[in-house]
Amino acid sequence: MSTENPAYAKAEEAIAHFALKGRLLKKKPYGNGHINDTFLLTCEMPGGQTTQYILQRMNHSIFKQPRLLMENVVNVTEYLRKVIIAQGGDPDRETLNVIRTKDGVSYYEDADHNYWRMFLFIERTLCLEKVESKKDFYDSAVAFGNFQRMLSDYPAETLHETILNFHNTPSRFQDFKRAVEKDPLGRAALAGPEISFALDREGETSILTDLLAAGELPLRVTHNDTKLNNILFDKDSGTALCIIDLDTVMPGLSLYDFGDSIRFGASTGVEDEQDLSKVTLDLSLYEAFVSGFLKGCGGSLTEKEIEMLPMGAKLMTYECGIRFLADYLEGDVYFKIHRENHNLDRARTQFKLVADMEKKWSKMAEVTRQCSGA
Ligand code: ADP
Ligand code: GN1
Ligand code: MG
Repeated sequence: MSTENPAYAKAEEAIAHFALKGRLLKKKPYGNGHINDTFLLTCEMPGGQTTQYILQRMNHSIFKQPRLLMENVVNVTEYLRKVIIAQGGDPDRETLNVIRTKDGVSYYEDADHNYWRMFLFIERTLCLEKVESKKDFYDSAVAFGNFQRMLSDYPAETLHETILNFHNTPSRFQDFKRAVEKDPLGRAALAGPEISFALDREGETSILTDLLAAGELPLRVTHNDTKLNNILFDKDSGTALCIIDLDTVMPGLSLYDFGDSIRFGASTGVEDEQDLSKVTLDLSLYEAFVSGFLKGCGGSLTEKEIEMLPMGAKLMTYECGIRFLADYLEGDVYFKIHRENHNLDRARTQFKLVADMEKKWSKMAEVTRQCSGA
């Protein structure tokens, strides 16, 4: 986020409401998320040493009920804290820790109805925008599988649905079709091939939701936004340490978490790559993620879930593509953009990846079977 963003000026007032240790030395925009405005704060402690925090202005045009969202985040992180302690881990580093306001509330609402929250900054970590080694990706898969496993006994009915139909691909498809029909900025003419690509695949959009409705896939507590930059790696050990960005932890399918990780991490190109020849599915990264995810889930995935892993990868990539494309058509109102046509470029990479998965479909199925030992 740039320092010209109005949130930057407002941040100082918000900070004063939180129960921080020490005196604020500096704040700077931080990270590469597409949704919230994130800042890194550095505070000086009485003894001269420094402590850092993450401050976020929640995106409340996307998350309509920040209070309920924070209720989820507090409850989930407190639950994870107990599990991590029971496993002998370090709860200050292996999960997010919410810093409350001086009034003991988990967020602060300012006079303009901006919602702010704060977390302990997890020091000595790396956040990757691209897979740098097969081992990193394998580790991230174990961590995301593990996350799902740690929450397997969490009372799912107490979680608020922070975004309705978040991974309901048929519903996303209807949103996309409406954006094409309305075409408020006349951009549809500039995205003809991409729109056709998406429309041609309507028949597949309901495969997972149909299996869920038929009781053939179980509903679980899932993260729902498992891209690689939503995980922190420990700088010292190099392993995946903490799953962050818990705004969309809700009941969902394991295939959503699996699929979203593949779409972002097993691509040979970055999400907004403009040279599409660089964007393909790396089958060896796919294989690494399948084995890591199966391990992290600790044998809890059903045969049907395992069989549908390739479909999870394809549908999550397709769904993200139609979301980017719909946002391009609607004038870039949802995902932050940093250049002209950014969302169109993002949609193109997703569709290129879907096309490549279609070419490699039998290989993806074979690799999945082999990893599961079937
Ligand atoms: P968004 O929803 O916009 O993606 P995130 O919650 O993912 O926002 O945060 C954006 C970035 O900020 C992350 O990708 C990560 O680099 C960094 N970040 C967020 N929380 C922490 C934390 N507690 N400690 C260290 N870095 C963090
Ligand atoms: C957003 O919040 P962030 O940047 O981690 C989006 C995801 C998309 C992703 C695409 C709440 O994730 O659903 O898959 O961008 N999050 C939300 O990069 O919509
Ligand atoms: Mg994020």
